[in-house]
Amino acid sequence: MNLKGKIVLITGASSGIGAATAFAFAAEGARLLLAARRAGKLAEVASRALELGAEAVHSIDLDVRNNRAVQRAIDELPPEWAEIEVLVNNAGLSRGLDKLYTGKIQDWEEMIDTNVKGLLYVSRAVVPGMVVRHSGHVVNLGSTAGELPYPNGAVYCASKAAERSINDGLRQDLLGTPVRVTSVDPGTVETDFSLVRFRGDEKRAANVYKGITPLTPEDVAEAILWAVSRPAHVNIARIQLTSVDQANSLLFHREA
Ligand code: NDP
Ligand code: 8X3
Repeated sequence: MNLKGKIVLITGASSGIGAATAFAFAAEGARLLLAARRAGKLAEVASRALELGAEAVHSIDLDVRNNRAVQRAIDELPPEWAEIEVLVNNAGLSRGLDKLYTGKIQDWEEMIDTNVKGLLYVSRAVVPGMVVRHSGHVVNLGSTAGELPYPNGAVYCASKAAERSINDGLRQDLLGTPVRVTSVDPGTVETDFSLVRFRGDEKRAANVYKGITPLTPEDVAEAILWAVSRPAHVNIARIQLTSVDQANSLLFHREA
């Protein structure tokens, strides 16, 4: 599929995998709708995306946890931005690494509200237009954590298990339409993810990647771009990718 001039909405485009995905689609000449809460970071991504070849960029200051704001943002898109061809549901985060019985309820709410409810809200706002136009592709960011939970991460892992069910359920619900649904499930990727999880504790965040060669955000962006650029009749259901230093969400090979 040729992506030149196609409208691609990426949530969580201000950082990490979302930003790398914006750059990958920019190089294909796509028109980018970039959404996140940090407008300054989004402006930097937008400017780089234009340098890389994006046909146009429109940024949306959006918190995916706010259903009304999500619906309004989609309803109020300028007409030339309304026909979204690709939705990348990437906005997400983890908070804390705690045993379930000592975890902070506020952290749970933030993860579930963002990773599960936010993904649902954006999909609910965007997918009906795809169905009407008989064209579209939804890519959801899952994780190896959604397949196999790890200790102290039950709620984050559960949010990614929910993503897996929503992804597969949506594909069933769209059967009979040409709209495609793909889950891209990475293992450990070096981004701000751990910094966010540990609320800015740089040393603790760096330890996550110590002794391994993690995936890069660009590795994941390439997988997303590959899935989306298959011929229109091909639906890639799921791509799971890890670094060679990771076998699954529990097992790593770390150099001392
Ligand atoms: P980053 O922290 O680098 O990026 C997360 C992005 O999500 C940011 O752009 C952030 O933007 C956005 N975001 C967070 N909360 C909200 C919100 N409420 N509304 C809108 N945007 C929001 O992490 P990654 O790039 O690593 O994470 C991207 C996705 O990939 C997540 O879904 C994550 O679960 C998944 N993933 C990550 C892996 C990893 O090891 N890094 C592995 C597997 C999956 P802002 O703060 O500006 O709103
Ligand atoms: C993010 C990667 O392994 O920290 O999904 O859960 S992990």
